[in-house]
Amino acid sequence: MSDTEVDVLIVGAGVTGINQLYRARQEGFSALLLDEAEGVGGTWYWNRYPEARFDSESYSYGYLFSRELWEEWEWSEEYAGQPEVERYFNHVVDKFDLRRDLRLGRRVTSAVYDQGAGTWTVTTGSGEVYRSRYVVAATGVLSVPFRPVVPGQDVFRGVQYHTGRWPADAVDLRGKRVALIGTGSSGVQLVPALADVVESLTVYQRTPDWCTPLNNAPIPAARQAELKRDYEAVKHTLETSPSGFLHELPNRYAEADTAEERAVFFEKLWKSGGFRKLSTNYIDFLHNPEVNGEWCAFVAGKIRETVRDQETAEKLIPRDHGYGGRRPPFGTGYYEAYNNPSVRLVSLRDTPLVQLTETGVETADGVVRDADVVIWATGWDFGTGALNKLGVRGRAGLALDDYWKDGPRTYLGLASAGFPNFFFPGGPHGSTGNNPRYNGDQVEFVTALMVHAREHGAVVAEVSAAAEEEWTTLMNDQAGRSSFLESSYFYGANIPGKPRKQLLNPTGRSNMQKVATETAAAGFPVFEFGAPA
Ligand code: NA7
Repeated sequence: MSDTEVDVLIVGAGVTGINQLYRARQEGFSALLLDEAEGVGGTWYWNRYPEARFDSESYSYGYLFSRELWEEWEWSEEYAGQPEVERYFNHVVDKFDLRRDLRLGRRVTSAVYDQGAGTWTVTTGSGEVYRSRYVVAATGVLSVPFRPVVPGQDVFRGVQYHTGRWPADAVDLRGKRVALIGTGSSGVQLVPALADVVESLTVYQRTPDWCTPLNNAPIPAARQAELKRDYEAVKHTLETSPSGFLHELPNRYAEADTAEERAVFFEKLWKSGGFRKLSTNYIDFLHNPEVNGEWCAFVAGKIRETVRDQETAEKLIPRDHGYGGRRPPFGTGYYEAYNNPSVRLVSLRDTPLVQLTETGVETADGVVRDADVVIWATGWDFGTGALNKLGVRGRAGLALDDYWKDGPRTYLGLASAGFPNFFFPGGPHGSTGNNPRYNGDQVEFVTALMVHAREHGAVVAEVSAAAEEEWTTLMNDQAGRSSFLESSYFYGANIPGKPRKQLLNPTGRSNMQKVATETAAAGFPVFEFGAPA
């Protein structure tokens, strides 16, 4: 075998791809991992804007496959910042000698199945060609930045950035007039990071989100020791919890408390870390509008209390969705930043964005606000974006983006019929909760499947059309079980022309684990194993 012929060709050096490389090698497969980036980390390589950080607890995001790794790597904060996250991934690839199998700076432009041989041919932008038995596209759900088409983008004389493609060379924004478009998770992290640095910051908000405090903190030595000591228990919880977090589960319905007790409980939640506001709230919090509304009123009160200018405060309060209708952002000093005289908020609901001019941003009221820098914090082509762009062609030249033109069709969010030996852990229809945890389940499934095929002398493994249909129908039919609204990016609603289809797994991680475990234990009966055909 030449160095471009391997058993497993992995695309994407993010949290899933590195895990897959480690596991494939551990099982004795030869493997290579390609990524367009010059470094590892996937979305954590590209998202290097100021104050980009986890909002999952750091130790619940990292790998669990090595106790030694767990014990030697100390996360400095509950929610690590991007530089530390990037250091972690570099540490992992060095520690496990994975770097020799990385081929960075390679953008995959096509992956074509050779039906006669049962192999894949993968080509990069510079014309390199790789051949492999399997392709694992660990290309991520949040990896293709979305930047809306706005007139004048090529006329604007200043600099433009997207948060998801932040340049590695530090951008000096001191003394600059900055326009920030978008107030999702990235936007709310950036606002306070820029507020004290720039000359002026104009935040263009379309839909306000319920931003609550991240409540980040250093991890004290005693907690570090406890985490190390409790490795097995922590691992067990993270491997089995529906959300993939260590959070205690909600234990009571809202009606069990008086209004006063609920207010005290909400105050406690407000001070809790990140997603706990969602995951440890009342049992009926997401599905009882009254309870959800009470929490939202509580948060709205906090916004009014924090933001001195009440007109601004009112604009920051969501009116069209409750908490958990969209993916909630978590901030540090987000609302406080609006008290900084250099920060102003423009509601695009009141005055929509019209165009960029040579000197700034024009809104529908005819006002042009000058800017030296425009930052697009406008999100991602979620779920299917990267897979659809990979140039994947399966049996009989079937193009994946064509096959998915009405929305993804998957089995367990990791395989499609007509695409033998092609897997995409971390893809659409699998996603639910803390990403590395359910991705990790899928990596285990894919690895076990490849081992099974090898043990049975099968060259080709392909999921049946019936199994794909069953899972896809389940995802679409059960969409209502998720609290997320159809107007959110979890249904592709943020991308013009994208079909509105469920991109998550609304049946939850537990169901995915159950199906995966049963399927593997039964010898993967929903896959056809055999010779090339
Ligand atoms: P998000 O959460 O998708 O946020 C994107 C933001 O950009 C959101 O406020 C959008 O408003 C706004 N947006 C998108 N298109 C436009 C246009 N055309 N005009 C004005 N504003 C626009 O992406 P993030 O990067 O912040 O976070 C992504 C994930 O990263 C997050 O969920 C975590 O998993 C981590 P809209 O809501 O569409 O009205």
